[in-house]
Amino acid sequence: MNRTFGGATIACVRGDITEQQVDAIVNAANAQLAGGGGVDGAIHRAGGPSIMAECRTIGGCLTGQAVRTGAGDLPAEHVIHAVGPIWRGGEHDEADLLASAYESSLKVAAESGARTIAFPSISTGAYGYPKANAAAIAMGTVASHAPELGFREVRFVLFSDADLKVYLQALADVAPSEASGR
Ligand code: AR6
Repeated sequence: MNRTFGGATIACVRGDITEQQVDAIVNAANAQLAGGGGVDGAIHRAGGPSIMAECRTIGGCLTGQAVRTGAGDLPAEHVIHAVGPIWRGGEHDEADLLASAYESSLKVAAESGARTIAFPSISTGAYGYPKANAAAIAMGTVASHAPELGFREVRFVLFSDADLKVYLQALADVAPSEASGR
């Protein structure tokens, strides 16, 4: 299922983020930009060493923010390294920090000229964020900011059928008032 908000189509697919043919893919990175497992490991493995070389030059990224590198050998042009919050029970600003990671990713990608972007489920793996809550925040944030930033497509790429189902439900649940899809 897809929905379009003010010219920006939001789609959910099951797949591997490294294989997406979009202008920008988003990495679920850590604040040190040091690489790791999950999405981060897959992106650096498939993209080759130039991405880590750029990350070292940048040096780090605050939680809730995002930075851009090239995409090395990946089909995308840009990798946007977003740092989501570590889940610590929900009373440590996790929701705002997760929304900010999505919004910052969209802004950084748009500044690089991206019109299509693919996101993984940031913070819901090693960082432990409950998936349904994270999906609702991801959808609400993207629906309200992607149109004004000129995106044509925002694709959520989920690694399992169970995660896909959660994100499809969150997409169905986005209220028109949450979106800037005016
Ligand atoms: N494509 C799409 N989704 C994936 C892929 C893939 N290739 N691989 C895993 N997932 P995580 P986080 C899913 O742990 O929670 C790293 O070590 C996975 O099933 O990658 O933000 C970093 O270096 C899960 O649903 O990101 C950080 O230290 C989701 O992507 C830390 O983990 C996110 O899981 C970041 O943790």
